[in-house]
Amino acid sequence: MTDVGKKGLRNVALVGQSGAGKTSLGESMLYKAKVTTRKGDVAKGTSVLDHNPEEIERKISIYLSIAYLGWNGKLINLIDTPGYVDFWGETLSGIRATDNVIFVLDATTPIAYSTEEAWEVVQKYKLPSIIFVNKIATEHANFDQILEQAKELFGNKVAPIYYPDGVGKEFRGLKSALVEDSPYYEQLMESVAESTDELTEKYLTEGTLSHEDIRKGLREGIKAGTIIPMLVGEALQDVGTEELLNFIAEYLPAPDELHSDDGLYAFVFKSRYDPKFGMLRYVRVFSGTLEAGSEVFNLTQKQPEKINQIYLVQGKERKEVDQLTHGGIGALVKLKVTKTGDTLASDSSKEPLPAIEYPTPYAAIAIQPRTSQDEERISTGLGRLNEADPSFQTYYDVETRQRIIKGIGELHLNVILSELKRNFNVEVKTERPKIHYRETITKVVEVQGRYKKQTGGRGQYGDCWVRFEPLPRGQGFEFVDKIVGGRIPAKFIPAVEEGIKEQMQKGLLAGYPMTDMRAVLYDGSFHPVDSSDIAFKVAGGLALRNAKDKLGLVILEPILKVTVIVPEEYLGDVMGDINARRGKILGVEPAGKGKYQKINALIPEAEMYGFGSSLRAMTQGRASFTQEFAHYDVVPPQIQEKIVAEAQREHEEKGS
Ligand SMILES: Nc1nc2c(ncn2[C@@H]2O[C@H](COP(=O)(O)OP(=O)(O)OP(=O)(O)O)[C@@H](O)[C@H]2O)c(=O)[nH]1
Ligand SMILES: [Mg+2]
Repeated sequence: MTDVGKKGLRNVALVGQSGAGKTSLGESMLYKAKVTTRKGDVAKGTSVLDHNPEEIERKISIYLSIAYLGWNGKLINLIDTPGYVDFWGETLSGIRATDNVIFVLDATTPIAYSTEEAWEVVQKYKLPSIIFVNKIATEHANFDQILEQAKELFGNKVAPIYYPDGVGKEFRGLKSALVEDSPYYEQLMESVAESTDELTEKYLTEGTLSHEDIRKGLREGIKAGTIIPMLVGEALQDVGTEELLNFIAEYLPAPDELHSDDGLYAFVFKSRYDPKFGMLRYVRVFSGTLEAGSEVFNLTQKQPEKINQIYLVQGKERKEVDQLTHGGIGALVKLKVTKTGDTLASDSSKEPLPAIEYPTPYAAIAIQPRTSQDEERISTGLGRLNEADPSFQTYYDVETRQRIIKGIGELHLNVILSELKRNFNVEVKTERPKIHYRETITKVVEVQGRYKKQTGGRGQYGDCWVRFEPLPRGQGFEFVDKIVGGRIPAKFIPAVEEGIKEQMQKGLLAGYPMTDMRAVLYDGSFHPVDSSDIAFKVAGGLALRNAKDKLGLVILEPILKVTVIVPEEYLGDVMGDINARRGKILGVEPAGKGKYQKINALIPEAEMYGFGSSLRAMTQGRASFTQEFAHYDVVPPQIQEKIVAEAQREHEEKGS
């Protein structure tokens, strides 16, 4: 079954919003193709595709999963991707490895914005796509509505191939649209007519197309992306699964129809840690043949690599094979230099494929080890998890002295911590990441800093007059030397600046670095013997400290520019939540092809904690957001009080 040659291979990825039934559809396909004797079930934790303990526990896909099956003499490679936006990195990897995409839509709920985002990526790679409308026999299913929404999103090239005879409880069976009396026949013919010039011509002159023409046109149109066929079914009851498998085998393009075949060119699209095999590297062969035991070249790392065993992957199981031919998808083990996103080739002069562009992770959490022994396990654990999942980041924040993990969403973070516990046996304490507050001044103050010490031996003397002035946001620090007539010798002036900067670093109010201010050194005095760099440095710091009560000190907080895409009906709730987070709404405009609104807002970083979860809860997972640093702004007085009190408390704790 696995040796069908490249003509008999079809690669498909299941893509679409969470809960649409992608994994269930995959299980139904594996069952129909007799890969499984009992159908895997997500809800019962028996899924072949959702096999990771985290997935079984949470009943959702977290990682992309691959499987293969034989159908009508064809080998179909199946890539199941997660729909939760938190695991978008995996979805992107799956899209990179496939030739064809099956968008799984849910007939009982509107299309989510995440499906629009996936469609954008799929268009970028020009992948032939089809739609499977799932849950057609489930209560509240609405075929007409989902067809209309699909056309809004994917365009008029959406053409039903099957349609339901009744929906929900009334569902009686599937009907083919490929017959003259179907309500979709005319439209199908029109869509097909656009796939080649020859068919357009024929349709225009004859006013109709033969079944044979439609078949041919469908194949061509799918490959060219001018038609997106829509199939329909109920995965849980295996309704529509055989029709889908037949359709894939007959109409979707084989790898060699999409990619030329000249010499090895393969892409590592995912890594997965297996306790027995170590790091498994999932590879897609875009050209040539990958052979076990061969030497290849890693174009990304610019180093040779030895291929050891090669496996086909069936969920968590593997089967050893000698080679992967053109279009093949499998797993490699014990690779020395190769990582996710690398390109392997026989010819070292080729260009590597671009790496996978993961989204910027926004959700952050700080973790503390419970014991000192845990510290090492945490860093090895996170390192290994990060290798398998490059979509999260982890680093030590020197300013706040916290180890930070940044993930795509809070669910992503929960999974990472839970994996850490499960695989590396470490439980960590979590806390909110501390905010990088800044301090600044609001008033102009002229002040003296004078340092004088005369106790036996050589004394110390430094004396400066400094004018501190506020600067606009984002200007940082400016030092101006206005000394005339050598009142302070030039060689000591950098020391004054140094002293001011050191004190600024320590802050005056709550221990946060100071910024957006100018220090003008305009007068001072010195002693021919006792003056030194160190004395002037102390004097500089003293000047700033002496001005403390007159400077009108305030605390600045980082403000984020946040863009939220939300279905119209939730707009009010989301705007309310943003207001409650001290957010400022800059504007609201229509977005996407569906009924979405885009909110542009400024929200203090300190208030963003938990925003992702709250957004998901408010909108049933149908909203998404991005954020980026915008600027620093003054915190309101009552918040400043809190920050100062908190800093004092921490200071006392440390001191005692
Ligand atoms: N009624 C009904 N429920 C279904 C059908 N297909 C899937 N489900 C249920 O919907 C839920 C989600 O199904 P999954 O197959 O896990 O959905 P998914 O698209 O893989 O979701 P993610 O992995 O989170 O992206 C499960 O409880 C399934 O049992 C269907 O055809 N009818
Ligand atoms: Mg799934």
